[in-house]
Amino acid sequence: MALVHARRVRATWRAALPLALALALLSGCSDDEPVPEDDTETAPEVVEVEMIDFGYLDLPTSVPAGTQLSVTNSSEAELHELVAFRLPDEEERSTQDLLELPPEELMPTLGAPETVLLAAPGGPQIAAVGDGTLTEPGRYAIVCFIPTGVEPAVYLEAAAASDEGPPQVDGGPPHFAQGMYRELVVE
Ligand SMILES: [Cu+2]
Repeated sequence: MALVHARRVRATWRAALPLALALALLSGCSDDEPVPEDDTETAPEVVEVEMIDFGYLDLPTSVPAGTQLSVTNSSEAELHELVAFRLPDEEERSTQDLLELPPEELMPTLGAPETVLLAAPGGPQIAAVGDGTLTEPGRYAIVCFIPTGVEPAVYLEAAAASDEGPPQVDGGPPHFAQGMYRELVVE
């Protein structure tokens, strides 16, 4: 619990920083009047997810709507990603069942992702789609499609050159086949 609390405090501080800077500029920066504190109750919660070979640590099973996910990568060699799809309301199959579908059936079922966050081993977060914020309540599939064993730089270069969707890069089975997926409920 202490760890969760520490994260929340840090996230609140980060979210409040731009407002604090704006207020400092407006007030001319010259006086020593205290800057009013941001309303911490309305700041979005940030959940920092640690990506490992092959899974997501610190990802709850449910989060409130408006929660922002962020990622770090503790792997020694593997690029990882957090791709979040909001499953259709009428969809009743589990994420696990869906991921057993053949790719040509799976991708249309999942549709367009709400957010895509990547990170190379030890590297900074790359927000490829959205900023990690999940605003709409519902059931989400959280999936890593990175092919096992692919060189992070090779994949990221291919992704930068790809107009839409995930790049086609040779490699082993996608990480989700090794268990790198989760189901998340946004309430
Ligand atoms: Cu992965």
